[in-house]
Parts: sequence; C-alpha cells; structure tokens
Amino acid sequence: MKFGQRKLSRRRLLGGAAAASAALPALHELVPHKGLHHALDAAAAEPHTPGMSMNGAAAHAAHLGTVGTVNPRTNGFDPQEMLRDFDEGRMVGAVREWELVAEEKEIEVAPGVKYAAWAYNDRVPGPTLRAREGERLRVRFTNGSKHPHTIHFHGIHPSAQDGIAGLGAGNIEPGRSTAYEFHATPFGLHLYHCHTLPLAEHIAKGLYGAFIIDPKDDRPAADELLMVMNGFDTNFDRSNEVYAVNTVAFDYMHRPVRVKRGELVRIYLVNALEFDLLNSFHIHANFFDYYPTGTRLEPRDFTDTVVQGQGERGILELRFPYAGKYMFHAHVSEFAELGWMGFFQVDE
Ligand SMILES: [Cu+2]
Repeated sequence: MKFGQRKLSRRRLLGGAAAASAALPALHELVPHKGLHHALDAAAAEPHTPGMSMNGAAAHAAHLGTVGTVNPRTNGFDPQEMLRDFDEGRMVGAVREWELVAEEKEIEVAPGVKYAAWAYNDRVPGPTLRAREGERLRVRFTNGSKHPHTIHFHGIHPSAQDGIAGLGAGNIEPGRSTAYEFHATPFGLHLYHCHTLPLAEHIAKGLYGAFIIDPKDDRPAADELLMVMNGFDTNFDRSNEVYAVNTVAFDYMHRPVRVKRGELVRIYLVNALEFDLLNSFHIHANFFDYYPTGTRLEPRDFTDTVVQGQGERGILELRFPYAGKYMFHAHVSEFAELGWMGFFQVDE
C-alpha cells in the first residue's frame, strides 16, 4: 500500500486493543522508517508486535511516548525554549511594537508526522507577545503567504483594530501589510489568531499565539512558563490526530520541563485547539491556584484539573514540595494518548 492511501485515524488508533493492533501496520505505512506512535504502545501493542523496533519495546516498557523525537532544528523552534520565550517587542517612541509575518511552513508535529502549517514568524504557536497594562501597542503585520489572513487580538479595542474581514483593514491579501494599534487592556492572558474564513481552518493551520498583558504592579516573582494546548488535523477530516502543548507531541515526555523544588511556577495556559470543544490540564501529585483569563489577582480555584473551551485560557500557580518527576496531561484521555502529556522534572 502506498504512502498516504490509508488515512491515519485517531478512532482506529484509540479503539482499544484490537483496533490498536490493526492500526499498527497502517501507521508504519504512513510514517515509514520513522518512530512508532506511542498510542499503540500505550493502548495494546505487545513488545514483539511485528515491525516494532527495540526502541519501540523500550518505549513500551516506559509506557508512553513516541519512539524518537522531533529535532528542534527541523522546525526552527524548540518547545523547550518556547516555554520561557516571551517577546516584549521593542519600544518605538512611546509605543511597544512587534512585526509579525504570516507564511506557509511545513512543521513536524510528531516524529515523522509532517504538517503543512501556516505560521506567524515561522513558529507554531506564534511569538508570545507581552506588554504592560495601559501601554500603546502596534503590531505590524505582513501577509507573506498565498492566502488572505488577519490578526485578531483578544482584548478591549476599537472595532477598526479587530482584525476581521469588513472592518478596518479587513482581510490582508497576500503580499500586503497593515498595522494594528490599540491599548493593552485588560491585564490578563489573552490570545491572538487569524480571523479569516473558514475560521477553524485558519486557526487550526497554526495562526495563533499567546498575548500576555501584565498588570501595572507585577505579579509575584516566579518561574514563568507558556503552554499553548494545540492539535493537528493531519488528514483534513476536521478532527485532530495529534495533540500537544507547544506543538510537538510528547516532547515534554522525552525532555521534561525542569523546575526547582519550592519555587513558585506560573503557567500561562492557552487552549488554541480547534475541532474539539474542550481541552483540559491535569497535574499529578499536586494542586494549583487557577486565575481564569488572568484578569483578577485572586485565584478562583485551588484544584488539580482545569477544563478550557476553545479560546479559553488561564494562569496556574503552583509549587512542587518534593523533587522528582510529575506528569501533566490533558484529562481528556484520548488527547493525552495522542500526544498531550509531559513531565515536570523537579530538582533540588
Ligand atoms: Cu488566516
């Protein structure tokens, strides 16, 4: 069977032991000579399943994770670095300014699984824009792709700056540029994304990013992490086959997020998922304070699991009292088994 003839279906991958066994050869066909999808290991595959490599057996022994990893150089961005990569732009006079360019870009979302993405500034998610409440902001946008796009910011601003068709600059055609200007308000954790129709496709292709507005008085000092929950519809059936935080499935399983015992950790958590109505974040062996949208300085919840709808986001704060490895994952088990899980490595 030729590459691509059979579709990679998450239902087949996750349909239980029998389905997983049946799906195994299909996946090999789809990603020849590349790593096995972990879901097969997790669901049912025996260590001696035909075609399973020693690496596969090792992954099985470790229970979860892909065989092999995505080399960050392939994508030109690294989920490890994205965690702490906050883009404050530059000051032009009294205005904080960024330049964003939308372009087509092939990315690797799991070992051997390529995705024809659309990206702001060559990365998915796009740069994490960060400003201070009340500042004047300017985002220069150039559409370097073959399709019309916009940038629509969440926040409070005049309608002409809203980045949708028919208002202000409207859709930005290929090769054209515009600038969005507005004030940074309210403080909190927001997002930006393309708002050209068909909307779900334009977002799901990768045109989204986090937008942090810090309150006038800083939040307490912390080790700050950005986590954008996303997914990829690799066969264009309007459901996702790969799920992740910061794009690369299972990356934080292979390379845990390193934090320090006792230190305050603040997670900016954004749900950029399309096609699935809900996503969630669950941490093992710990609890966190949760600030929905980050727009209040008092937490709403003290919990270990939070659910977010499409476009929802919030800030988590926690400390790890014990050193060791702590799993975090979508408590939507299906998403977890298709890539959305990782570890914190807590060091002394
Ligand atoms: Cu678009």
